[in-house]
Amino acid sequence: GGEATEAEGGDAAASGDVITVGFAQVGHESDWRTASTKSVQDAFSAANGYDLQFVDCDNDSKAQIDAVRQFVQNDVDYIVIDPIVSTGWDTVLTECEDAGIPVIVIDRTIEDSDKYVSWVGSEFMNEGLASGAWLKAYAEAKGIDDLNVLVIEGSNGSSAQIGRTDGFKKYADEEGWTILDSQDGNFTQEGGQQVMESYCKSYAGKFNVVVCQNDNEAFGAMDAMKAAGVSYGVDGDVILISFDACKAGLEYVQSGDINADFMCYPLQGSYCADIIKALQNGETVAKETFMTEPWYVAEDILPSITYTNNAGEEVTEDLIVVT
Ligand code: GYE
Repeated sequence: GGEATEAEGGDAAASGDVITVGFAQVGHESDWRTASTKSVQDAFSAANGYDLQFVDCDNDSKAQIDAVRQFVQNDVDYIVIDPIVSTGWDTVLTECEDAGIPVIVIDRTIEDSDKYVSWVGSEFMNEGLASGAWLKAYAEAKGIDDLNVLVIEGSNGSSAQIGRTDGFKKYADEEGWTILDSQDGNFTQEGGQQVMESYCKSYAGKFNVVVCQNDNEAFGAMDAMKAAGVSYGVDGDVILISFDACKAGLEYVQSGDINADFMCYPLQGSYCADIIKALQNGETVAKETFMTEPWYVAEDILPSITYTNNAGEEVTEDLIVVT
């Protein structure tokens, strides 16, 4: 991070004017997403002086580009995008730039264009590394030396899926864990359940770790394992790892059904509103803002873990035991 950008505010600089913001949201696939939507709607409420044009893109990346083009047509003051996939953005972001409309990206990242003013979200690669670092330490503490892993990935092509996959895989490669399979569960409960049902048939008796790339997939995977007679969690045969740490996810950590849950902080609306306020005042804004992301675990056996994050820094993370 550290790089800073200055951008022209929209047309609503005169104080007292309503600021129009177009938000192209991913969809409504998960608890995380519900929290994200509410956070943006709260931050850009009419009472706060905003007119929010909200589009739920239902996980359709073409519809999301169309939504952004419609915001340009509508001549909104600012455009906020949570990109479903990380590529395919340069053309439409150039159109936003040509129209003089500043773009703010939240949550997922864009890989093929830098034509946005600011991004606020999570370091997904670090989340993946965190899950690997934790599993390594946990397996050592428990004396488990043969790890056979099934991964249920998030929506393919999203930066959240890419980072969580790559970060975990780095540990799997280094430690010689076997990744038996890795399939897309679309970040939904239904997707997680379907993938896990097929895993339970194809890999019966062969796996002892399941990594779900979000909590909703983990809920579906638990149902499928239960139906197949596979035990999981602190008292079970399968170590269950998840991401997001939404409320229901943390309840399953508390009950010991999920062994470890790596937080992804969803409430980015107020950060986004602060960025727009700064732009309105002609201030410089940070190009990147990262959320803090605690690690939640079910068992009080490892106080902290030191690992190397994606920036190459040694970081010590204290584990939060959910009691
Ligand atoms: O983990 C998942 C949601 O982009 C980080 O999207 C977000 C992910 C989150 O559907 O639950």
